[in-house]
This record gives sequence, structure tokens and C-alpha cells, in this order.
Amino acid sequence: KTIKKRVLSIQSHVVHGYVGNKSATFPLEVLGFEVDAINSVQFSNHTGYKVVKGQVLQEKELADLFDGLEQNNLLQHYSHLLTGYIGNASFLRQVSAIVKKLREINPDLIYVCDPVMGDNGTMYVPKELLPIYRDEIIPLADIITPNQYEVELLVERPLKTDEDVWSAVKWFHETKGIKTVVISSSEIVKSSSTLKSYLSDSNGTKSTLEIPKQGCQINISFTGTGDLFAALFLAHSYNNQDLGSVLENTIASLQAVIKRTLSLMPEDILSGKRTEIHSHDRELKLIQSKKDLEEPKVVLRVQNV
Ligand code: PLP
Ligand code: PXL
Repeated sequence: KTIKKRVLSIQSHVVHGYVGNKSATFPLEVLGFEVDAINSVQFSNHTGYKVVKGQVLQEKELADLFDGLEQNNLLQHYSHLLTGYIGNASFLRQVSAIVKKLREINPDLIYVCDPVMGDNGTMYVPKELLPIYRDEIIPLADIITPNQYEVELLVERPLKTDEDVWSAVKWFHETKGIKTVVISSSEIVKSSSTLKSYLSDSNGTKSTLEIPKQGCQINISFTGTGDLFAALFLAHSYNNQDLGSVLENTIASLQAVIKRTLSLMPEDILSGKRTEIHSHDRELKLIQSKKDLEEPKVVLRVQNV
């Protein structure tokens, strides 16, 4: 019998820091998954730094790597495919061929798609990726983990209320055939110091979870949290029908990582003396959070709708 917990993860590699595969691999491994990583780019660091250097994997090179796996009969071992940040259209189209091939070989393959396009009203991938995600990629996914802005791009209207969210989610279930829709974060809340996640499954589960924004006292944002969210949701959903608890465990680990990252920041930042914060000081302290990834302590509970 094949190993049941093996993820093919197609995401960015950064030499320094934690986004993409660097953010997803360690948590998945700690939770018992084999991770076969294809690096869609290899950059010195994430794109929020002053300088970024490195290489972008071309679609032909992606096809080559996949061909090598196929010729060695390795595709049968994948239980999951995970994709995140992808920077160009032809690469994204290649992913659709990859999903179809993996499904042919393993009809039970679970595809977790994080349709990374932007955040807080700003698109940071080329515009032409949007229709490809909407029409070609998302319909192939079992679980999608967009943030509020990405849902707004996909459904082409703003989300202002819970009702807006549930109707967008219904569109994903009914038009796109998605089983599980998780909105990793949204600002559809009364207070500016909280975020809200939404979960909806075609089995009828509908839940929300409100999350205090860590770091907003000193106005710090983090990079790679969305990638970590998708990896954790994948891991905790393994053989677990209770998706509310999957979301609770995901958020518990995520919050613990963010808290630890904040607590380990240089003293002059924490005291507010220094307001100019280097990207390096905001890198997630993933390794130091190994226990929180292995055994999340749930404090925030979902509300069932
Ligand atoms: N940041 C925080 C504090 C969160 O709680 C979450 C998700 O719950 C995220 C980020 C992930 O959201 P996004 O996909 O927008 O990065
Ligand atoms: O976290 C998303 C992400 C992925 N890959 C690269 C990035 C970022 C965010 O900045 O720079 C290369």
C-alpha cells in the first residue's frame, strides 16, 4: 500500500525566511507528512524586502520535473497536492495539467488550492491569472483557502456582510463544485482589532471564527501567514470530518506562531522606540514554534451558523 500522507507542494522557495514552501514544509513534516517540494521560484528572500534576486521556474522546467516523477512511477504516492503563490499564466496552466494527471492516477487525491493573488485591495500577481484561477484551476480543487480580497476578485463584488460571504461561498460550491471553502481572513467585523475566518463545506457545515489581530498595537504585519494557514488546514483535515475543529487547530497554531514571533522581536521594536522594522525582524519564528505546530492548544472556538 502507498504512503497516505505525502504532499506535492508547488510553491516559492526563499533562501532566507519563511514564505511559500519554506512556510509550509516544516509544519507539514512536523504533522507527519512527507513533503515533495517543487520550487516555483528560488528567491533570496520574499518580495517585501528592499532587494530580491533569484530565478523563476519556467513551465517547461516544471513539466520536466513532473515527467521525471511520472517516469519513475512516483505520482501514485501523492495523497495531496498543495499550490500557493504562482507568478505567471503559463505556469498556472501547467498546474491544471498536473492536477488532472494526478487525479487519473489517484482519484482520491485531495487538491488544496490557495489562489494567491493579493491582499488588502492590492493584486500582486499579473491580472491574467484571475480568469485562469476562476475558470481552470479552482474547479479542480477540493479545498480552497482564499482571503477576503481574493474572494472579491473571483466573485467580482465586494464582501461587506456575512450574507455577502455566504452567497459567494454558495457560488463556489454550486458553480465551481468546490467541497470545502475556507476564507483565511477577512475584515468583515465590527472592530478593527479582529479578523474573521469563514468555513463552509458542501456537507452543510458553516462556521466562523473571530481572531484578535496580534501585533496591531505596534502595527506589524507578517508575510507567509496565508501559506502557513493553507498547509495547516491541509494537515489537520486529514481523515477529519469535523472541519470546525480543523479550523480551530489551524488558527491555534497560527496564532501561537504569530505570538512567538512578536515576543522574540528586538526589545526596541516591542517598546515602540524603533518604528522602522526590517523585514528580517518580521520573519515567522516557525522553528521555535515546533510544539505549537505539533500540538495546537485550541482557545478560540468556531461559531456554527
Ligand atoms: N494573519 C492573521 C493574524 C490571521 O489570523 C490569518 C488567518 O486567520 C492570516 C494572516 C491569514 O490570512 P491571509 O491569507 O490573508 O494572509
Ligand atoms: O507569502 C506569499 C509569497 C510567496 N512567495 C513569494 C513571496 C510571497 C509574499 O511576499 O514574496 C516569493
